[in-house]
Amino acid sequence: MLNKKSRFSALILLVSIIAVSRNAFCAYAGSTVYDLISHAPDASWSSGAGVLPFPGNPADNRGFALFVDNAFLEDGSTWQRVLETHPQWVGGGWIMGAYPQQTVQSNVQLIVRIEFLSGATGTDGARFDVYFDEYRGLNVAPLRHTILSQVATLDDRLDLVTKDLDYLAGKKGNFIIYVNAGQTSGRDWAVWAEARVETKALPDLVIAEVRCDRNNSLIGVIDAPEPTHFLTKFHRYFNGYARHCCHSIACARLLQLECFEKVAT
Ligand SMILES: [Ca+2]
Repeated sequence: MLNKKSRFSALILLVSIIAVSRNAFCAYAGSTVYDLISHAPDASWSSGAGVLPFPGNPADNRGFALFVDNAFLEDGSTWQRVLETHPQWVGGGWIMGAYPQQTVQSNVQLIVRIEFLSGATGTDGARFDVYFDEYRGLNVAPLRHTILSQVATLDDRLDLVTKDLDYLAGKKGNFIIYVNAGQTSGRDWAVWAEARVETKALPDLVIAEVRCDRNNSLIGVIDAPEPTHFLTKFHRYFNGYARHCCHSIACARLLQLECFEKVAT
């Protein structure tokens, strides 16, 4: 049994573990794997008028892509840097950027936040697409996967879209962002405030039980839905903090983890 001082120390330690581990987890979740905005200069840009430079020129009627710094957007927010992609200045005009070939990691998702620059009054909206062109060899056309296709209008709000990329994990190919003007291209000041591939956040672990073991060590028992979740989540959760950890499989459907720290004796 623990004496009073030990019990108090154990309680403080447990609270510390929970607090620190939650903070550690929050810092891990949603890590950017590939930012389509900052990498925009690496993409190959084109429209119906042919190849386009990056950055483009806002007076170029072939369409243009460029960074806009301190951008004021339709919802009233200001962003340090967004990517503007204006389609060619014709009805049904479009613009696209094809990013360098890469292999999609597992456990990632695409996050996109789209809208228009403030003052785009008169635009009839635009369609924002993101594709992944899967590479299938030199003599075979790539297989296009449409990750998202979102029509946005000037509605004083940002459209946030999240797409799971698990079905593309391990595939090699090119991400492509594309904007189509729709009926008219007038004031299609289309911007991507966010566009990135990031790691998916796992659900929070819950400390289900606290008890002491035979050596008067504090034990936190954590339930996890399945081993993969447990293994990845636990190491992220406690990485570098709890030095004395072990785990055991209590039964087929419930994996329990016992993590203990020596407390004052
Ligand atoms: Ca339009």
